Amino acid sequence: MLRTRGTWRGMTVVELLVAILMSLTFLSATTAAFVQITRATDVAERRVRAINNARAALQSMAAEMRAAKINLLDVDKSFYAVNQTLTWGDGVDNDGDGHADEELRNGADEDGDWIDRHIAIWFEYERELFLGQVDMSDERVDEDCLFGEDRVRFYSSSDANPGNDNFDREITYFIGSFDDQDHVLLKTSDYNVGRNPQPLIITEPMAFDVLSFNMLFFDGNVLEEGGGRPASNWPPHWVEDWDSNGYASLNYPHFPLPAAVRFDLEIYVGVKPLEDIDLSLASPIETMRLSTMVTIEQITNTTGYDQLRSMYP
Ligand SMILES: [Ca+2]
Ligand SMILES: [Ca+2]
Ligand SMILES: [Ca+2]
Ligand SMILES: [Ca+2]
Repeated sequence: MLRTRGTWRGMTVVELLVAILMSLTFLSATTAAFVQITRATDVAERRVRAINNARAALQSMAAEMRAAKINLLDVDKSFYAVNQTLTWGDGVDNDGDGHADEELRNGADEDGDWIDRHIAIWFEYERELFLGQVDMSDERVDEDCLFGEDRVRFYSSSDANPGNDNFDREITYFIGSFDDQDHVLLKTSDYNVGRNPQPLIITEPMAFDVLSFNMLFFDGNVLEEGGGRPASNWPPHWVEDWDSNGYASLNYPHFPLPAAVRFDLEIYVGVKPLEDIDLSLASPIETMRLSTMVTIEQITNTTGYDQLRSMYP
């Protein structure tokens, strides 16, 4: 089949076809690998972006919550939060106990498997107040939770213009839709609350693909009237709702605000587009959880709070 003319050696049609076929196979293999790498990079980039987004949202919420303030003579300048738990979570058995999403994110234990964890330092225990009590730092508390869509509305001083009441506003955080996209953590600011009956509301997205937004409030109203003894709801603990306008009916020292607020965000980081997933079916999905905690200075800077602290062992 081969023809030779001097040192020159040509190719038959068959040889040429084989060569073309081989290079085509090589090309398509590299293209497939390239597409796969690009896709993986896309997913990784999307993930990093989503996580950074959510982290920035948490930071911003914490800063505004820290500056929360109320005016007991003005019901508009209040702090109001409602808890809402969904009937599904990420569908994953995160703690490997054979059940998926069996807990509520509430600082308590629902499935009876918690283990009291306190580090002993000489004869002292860390978090001694909570020895024998369920708290969030114990093991298997809030470890495999249903999603939440909490909502909070509070009055806050402006970080850009501190001390200038004219820039204070009422802030609301909740999960809603923005530009036809669901699962967006939204913030609305009303700059006219307490000044003008017409609201002046600005809505902005804080983070996307947010599947769960949960808040907990640390309640320091756990003393009997006058403050001498612990009340029946001692020790101080996390609660799920808050209404500053009902503060008078709370235990002593009648703090109208929580001493601290804890935020938990769970965001979607899977490959399949979120709009193609029926979350209520609770099929396992990939999520990531971010949380932060902030103290509210209007409460922790008071003598009433010092009094409470002095009763901690
Ligand atoms: Ca579980
Ligand atoms: Ca789970
Ligand atoms: Ca548990
Ligand atoms: Ca729980």
